[in-house]
Amino acid sequence: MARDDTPKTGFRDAILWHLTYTLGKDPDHAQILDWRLALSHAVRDRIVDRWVEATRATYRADAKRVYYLSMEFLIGRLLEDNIVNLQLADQAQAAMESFGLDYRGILLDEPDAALGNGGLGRLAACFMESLATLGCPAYGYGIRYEHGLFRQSFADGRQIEAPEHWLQQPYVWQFERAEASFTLGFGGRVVTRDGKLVWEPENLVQSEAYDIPVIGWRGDWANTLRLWAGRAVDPFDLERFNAGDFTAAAEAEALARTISRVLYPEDSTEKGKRLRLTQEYFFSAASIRDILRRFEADHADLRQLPQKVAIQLNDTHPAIAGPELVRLLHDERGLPFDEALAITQGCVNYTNHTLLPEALESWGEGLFADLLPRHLQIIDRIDDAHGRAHPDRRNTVRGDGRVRMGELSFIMSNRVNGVSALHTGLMKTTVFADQHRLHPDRIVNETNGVTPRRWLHSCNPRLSGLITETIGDGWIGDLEQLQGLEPHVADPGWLARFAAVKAANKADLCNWALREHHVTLNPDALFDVQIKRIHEYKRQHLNILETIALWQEMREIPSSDWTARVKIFAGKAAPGYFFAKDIIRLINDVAAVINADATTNEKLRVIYLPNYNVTLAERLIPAADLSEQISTAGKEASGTGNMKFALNGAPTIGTLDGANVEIRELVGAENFFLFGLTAEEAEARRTLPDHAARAVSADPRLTRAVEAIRSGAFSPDEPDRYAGIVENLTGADYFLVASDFGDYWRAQREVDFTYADRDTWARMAALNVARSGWFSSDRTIRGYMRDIWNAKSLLGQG
Ligand code: H2P
Repeated sequence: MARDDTPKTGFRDAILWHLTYTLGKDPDHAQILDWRLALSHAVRDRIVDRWVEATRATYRADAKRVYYLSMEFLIGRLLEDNIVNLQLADQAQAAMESFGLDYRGILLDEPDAALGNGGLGRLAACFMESLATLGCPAYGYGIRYEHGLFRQSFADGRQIEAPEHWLQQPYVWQFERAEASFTLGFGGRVVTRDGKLVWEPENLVQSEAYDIPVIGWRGDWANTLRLWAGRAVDPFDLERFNAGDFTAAAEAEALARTISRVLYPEDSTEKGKRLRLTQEYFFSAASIRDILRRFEADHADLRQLPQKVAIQLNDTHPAIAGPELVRLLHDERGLPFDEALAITQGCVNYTNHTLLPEALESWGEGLFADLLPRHLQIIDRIDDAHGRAHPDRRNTVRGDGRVRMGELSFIMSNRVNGVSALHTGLMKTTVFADQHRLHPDRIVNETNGVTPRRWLHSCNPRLSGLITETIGDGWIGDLEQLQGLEPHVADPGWLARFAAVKAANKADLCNWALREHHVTLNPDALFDVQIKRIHEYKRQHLNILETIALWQEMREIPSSDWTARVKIFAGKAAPGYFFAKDIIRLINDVAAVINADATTNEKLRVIYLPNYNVTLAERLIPAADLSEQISTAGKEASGTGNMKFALNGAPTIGTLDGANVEIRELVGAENFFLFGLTAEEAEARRTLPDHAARAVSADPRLTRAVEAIRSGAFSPDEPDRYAGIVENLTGADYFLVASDFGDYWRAQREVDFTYADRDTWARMAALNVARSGWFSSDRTIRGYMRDIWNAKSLLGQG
């Protein structure tokens, strides 16, 4: 092959061409990394033409563009996603095998881009894929964190955090866009010039753009995920360098890069808070400038902006984008303030992802004024305008020395949405009750969804194969077609094949667990999985308490016919969230004791897999039998993991919370293990004095489990290690672990009983698959396009 050969002759040749000419490697000496990069380049080439064509089509149609602003895009690995969406899997596999390579090994060599922390960030990634699938012109805007979320390991059961280095190797999916850089200001003061208020920032930082193309299913359309990195305006001080002060010479660069180093820096300190607000303004402001630049390239009249631009704020993190747009339109483009505000409100929408007070951001006025003095003035004017229009309002953006971003986001937005029916209803009656009274049409619901390409077709090839064989492959682009499986569920032959798929997935997981973690799992046991961020409201401690109680009972009556279980946990705790870190350590301590117990060993195992990320989820979900969705009712806004499990044939044990409610309605109450207080009952229970202490003493199992923790049964070297957890469980117990324990225990025994009859279980699992088609993020995005963005598909989809 020669340099002049185009890399497009055939896919296999293209890989070789890139290996030779892009990477400069001889196939005889190439390493796995080289082959993966060569394959990635060959795949990328096939994206670029469609990407360019999609951009051209958008300009030609002068179409409205959607801009999804998000602090997180939890994209994970992209090579397989891209191969699958381009329908190149067979060719890629054949090519790699023809070179004597293990195709899956190559795919797994890619680092997992952990640019997010949980459901919010993964939702953003699913949305990007669905937007491309539906041909809706859209851009994702976020931050290119050099280290993303931390890498988790355990030492003595404790969480240890280390930086993630996903960018250490060349990252083929990104295109650096040196031309799309902006200079952004921070701090300084506001002065009056020619009768106008003008911001004179003190510090300047450069935003550098990196574009990642996102290709939709069947490769018909590609959008852009644009991530910003911080750079210094003057990266190198030669004078200081020549004076011998080498570190100081690079100080400006180090400081600017701090902005895009890590996701969610610890913000219990003032410096941490300042960095977080800096990050939020940095990516919001860069994105807004980019949006305006693109609009102004073709349009002279700024009043047209709401017809051409829809901006989605993914939670309050990018809320400052609103005031920034007002500032650019008013201060810099000279529009009257009211007009600038009306235009902005015509573009901006806000998604709320949680009602927990900790997540409704607010900033101290001092910090805010120091970093963004002009924005604070603009926010006050926005707030005043809202007050004038609604003299009977009860809330303001400013109050108690804070700037409240939830209120700001609400009053700046055209539409505000919740992420499940229950959550949206609660928004209207609790956190945003007053705003809803004033703006009864503003709040809408868009129940979350997940992309079926990644979360069924790619991650569970066996099940995908069986489904396609049964109903054709139309379901991949139209998930509701899964309903077509329903008649087959009654066919014992088909059901046996369905059960065999799960068994094979579980066997894979067992092999992997043995190889990677040196643990032996019984493939015949029920795989009971809880994987998500560690948080008190998600109640991993309820699960471990039930595990302890079960173990105690097994020891007491070893002869009983116990259903064998493997309890699988994975998830990270925020570095500053000490209670959550205690929960992790407790689970690890309990696992060590239980797994070492020869009397129960065959029937009960507990494993906590470190460093939960997208790749681990893709491995665990297809092998799960039972999905733990056990949050305190009213606290989990939606959940998306719950949807992935159902879609992969793992029935849920869960509360009436978030999208569990909708899952249960669709899969049928008889195929869902319900327990626990409702959101309303939970509210009422909290007002009962001593509710936790009473619940503990009323339930001998719970008493005994709590007592084991209290007495140091799992931490003999430090008996009071979990005094904090015990105190909480028997004291305030805001998340009602004790109150829900008894019913959770009951539901778990129902699970045991049902699982003992494998045909019944397989039928339940299969019906979960057949009836989960509604949870596609394609359906969710169609909803946003229709109800919120008023955006059109350029592929006629929707
Ligand atoms: C959050 C909510 C979930 C929701 C998700 C996406 C913040 O994700 O808690 O209930 O499904 O956003 O809307 P998570 O807890 O997984 O970090």
